[in-house]
Amino acid sequence: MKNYNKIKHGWFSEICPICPGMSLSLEIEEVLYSKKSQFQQIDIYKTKNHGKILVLDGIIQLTESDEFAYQEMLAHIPLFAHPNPENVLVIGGGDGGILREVGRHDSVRKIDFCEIDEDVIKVSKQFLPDLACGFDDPRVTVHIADGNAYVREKINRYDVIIVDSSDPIGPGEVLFKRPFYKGLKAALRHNGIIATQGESFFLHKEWAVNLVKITKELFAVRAYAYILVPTYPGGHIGICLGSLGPGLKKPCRHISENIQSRLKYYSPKIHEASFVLPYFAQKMFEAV
Ligand code: SPM
Repeated sequence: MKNYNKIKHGWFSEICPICPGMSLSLEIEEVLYSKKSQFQQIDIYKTKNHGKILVLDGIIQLTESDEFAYQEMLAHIPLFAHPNPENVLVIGGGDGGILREVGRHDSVRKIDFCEIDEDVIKVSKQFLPDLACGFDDPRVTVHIADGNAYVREKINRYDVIIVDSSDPIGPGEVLFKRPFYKGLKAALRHNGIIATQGESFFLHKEWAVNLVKITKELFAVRAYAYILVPTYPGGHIGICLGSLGPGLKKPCRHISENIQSRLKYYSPKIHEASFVLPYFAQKMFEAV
């Protein structure tokens, strides 16, 4: 039986199978939702200091206090690296945070959004309206489907694909494997870019290295960036990127004041800086 990291003495502790020997705890005020969907246990907690949090199968997916860092960087790095993103696919991230960020780009004409668990979308609309605010955008089509199967049927379709996966355990596991990445590549148009949740170069070396290995095999242009997120273990998380043409490490379009003024983490400077890795991580990825 799975351990869903029950709350003890008012504290929720994440016990993540891929972070052995450590745990991240948040003080909880109230359980707002707790139910098992067809795919996973979904919990929404009201915390004392971090707003509401979304927890899937016992793993923190986001807190209202710092979600902007992850959503902005995973969305805007590939979108600003692309000269003219029009067709975008988002896989995973039923909370809608990535969708909210993609929707800020006027060049984007169509957004396909593929999420395996419809209940995550429903629960996020109910409890996390500041994240799940992009679903009514007329450019968005929601597909309730397995991202791996969905992408296999799409050829030469997207300018940017963003994969906002949970960890490589449970429904997210397949999204960390080579066949899925081959599907992503085939689904890209000329000059297309992919960006995927890349785990931690400190804590999940094996997973991060494997993702870098796959992108090196498939993409002539590839890179790994990282984001500071206090409520993920280790306080950071990676982004693994691959491109069929454009460089990734600098924005290639101007960011309008209209967009920049609404953001809290992303800027052209942090875009570039996020690719500067600690020396051990740089060497580790170079050796792949
Ligand atoms: N839109 C937010 C969804 C978050 N997706 C990524 C979650 C990763 C959580 N794991 C962090 C590292 C190890 N437990």
